[in-house]
Amino acid sequence: KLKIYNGLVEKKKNAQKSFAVLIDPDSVLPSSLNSLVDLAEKAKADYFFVGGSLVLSTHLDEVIQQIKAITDIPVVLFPGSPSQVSRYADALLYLSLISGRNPELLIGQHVVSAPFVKKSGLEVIPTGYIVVDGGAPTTVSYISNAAPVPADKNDIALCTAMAGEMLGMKLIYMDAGSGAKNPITESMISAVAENVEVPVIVGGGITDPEKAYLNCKAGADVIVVGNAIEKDSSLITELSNAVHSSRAAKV
Ligand code: 1GP
Repeated sequence: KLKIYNGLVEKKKNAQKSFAVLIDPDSVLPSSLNSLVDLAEKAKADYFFVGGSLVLSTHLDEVIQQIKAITDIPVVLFPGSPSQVSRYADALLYLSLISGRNPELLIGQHVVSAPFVKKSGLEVIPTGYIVVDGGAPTTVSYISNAAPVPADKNDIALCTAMAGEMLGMKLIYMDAGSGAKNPITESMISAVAENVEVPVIVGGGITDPEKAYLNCKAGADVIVVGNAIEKDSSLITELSNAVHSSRAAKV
């Protein structure tokens, strides 16, 4: 039942890092999706994350079915709004924006969508979502109407993550926002990773393999990249290799 989550926990035990390719259903063209999936498959990407802050598309189901038709790489929903639920996915990151103080994104939208989410039959993974200032306003910081954690306040990030874990959240997702100018620092990642036991996902503004590698060494368990791959899909291979190679370097 908890296939995706248990897989993540198992990997964490083995210090094995994962690479997730973020697909925004609104910016991917159906014609380029197949080649993107193909590249991800060849690069041994571990997950597809599907979602975005502003998904206007009604074709979420189709995008996921198209991915599923050509690969076994699991598809995990990373919803920007309660409407972004598809029963064709393998799991849903059930995000609560614990870095913000907007009750709608902490619990309100969950209440409204609960029956629908439950009925989907999806594996639901409670996720503490921590948005960190990425140096310039990102869509997520604007849409969420909630202040991000200042980029240099490691203590705020780690206390937020600890609180999330004690509240029962099974994952911590640290996000500088899609297209962030500054990705999250390694020192903040390690502050968080050292203080929680659940897997830590890191994303937002990661554009090069070296940064992905360093984030893993700092304690990230999953690296998510969207924008950089949209601009240059050939990066998938290097990013995936960097994430996977960090395992040997850790101990
Ligand atoms: C955003 O963490 C993701 O929510 C990925 O960000 O698009 O900048 O890679 P990028």
